[in-house]
Amino acid sequence: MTMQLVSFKLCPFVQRSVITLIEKGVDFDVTYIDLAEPPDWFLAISPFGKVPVLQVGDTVLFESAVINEYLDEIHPPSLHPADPLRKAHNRAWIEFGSALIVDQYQMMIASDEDAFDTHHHAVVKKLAQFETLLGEGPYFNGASFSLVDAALAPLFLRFEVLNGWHGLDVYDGLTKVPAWHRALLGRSSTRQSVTTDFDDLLREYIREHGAYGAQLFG
Ligand SMILES: N[C@@H](CCC(=O)N[C@@H](CS)C(=O)NCC(=O)O)C(=O)O
Repeated sequence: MTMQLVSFKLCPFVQRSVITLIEKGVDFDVTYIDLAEPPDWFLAISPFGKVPVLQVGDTVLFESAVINEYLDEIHPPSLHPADPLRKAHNRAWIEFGSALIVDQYQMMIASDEDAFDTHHHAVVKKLAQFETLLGEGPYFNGASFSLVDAALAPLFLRFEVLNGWHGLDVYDGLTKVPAWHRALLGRSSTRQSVTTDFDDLLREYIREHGAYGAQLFG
């Protein structure tokens, strides 16, 4: 039975699950929807009206962290640390990563300079908090790729595109976070988690939604 993933091409939370599906070698089909005009069948199955949704037989799973934990359990070896305290710590930072992804989104679609500065400040602050946590790398837990890496890779994919922004340097003064970025962008699961038109779609989305960000692109 092939799992069915419902996706929106620009959703970072979907990409977390795609990375996990690829890392685990799971066969899956993808259906892309437009979140601006969500189809009725999607609204009927998605309790929050959000992607990702993963259909496994008759069961509908939602919430990227839950989907990834399920995939991790059914396809060992686990991509979590074995130690319960480390595992809980990783889960906590996955949650923190979700908040950072939302800050990044709000920064991208900021309509004016004040809003941009507020969200830019939040992004920079959270990245500095990650910098203090990271060790030798290349990944969050060291040598092995983990679910927390899958959770943050979509953030770095976006910074890869945003690097072209005039004057934007969210990594100023950081060394470990940009090294983590490079390690995750070097992984094929990260690169395969987006469609080939991702960069263009993201720029187009920002032009349509964020007046200030679009101006920075110029
Ligand atoms: N906590 C959720 C967040 C998912 C989410 O925010 N998805 C967005 C797209 S990136 C969505 O579907 N938004 C549609 C809406 O809010 O109506 C997860 O981790 O899966």
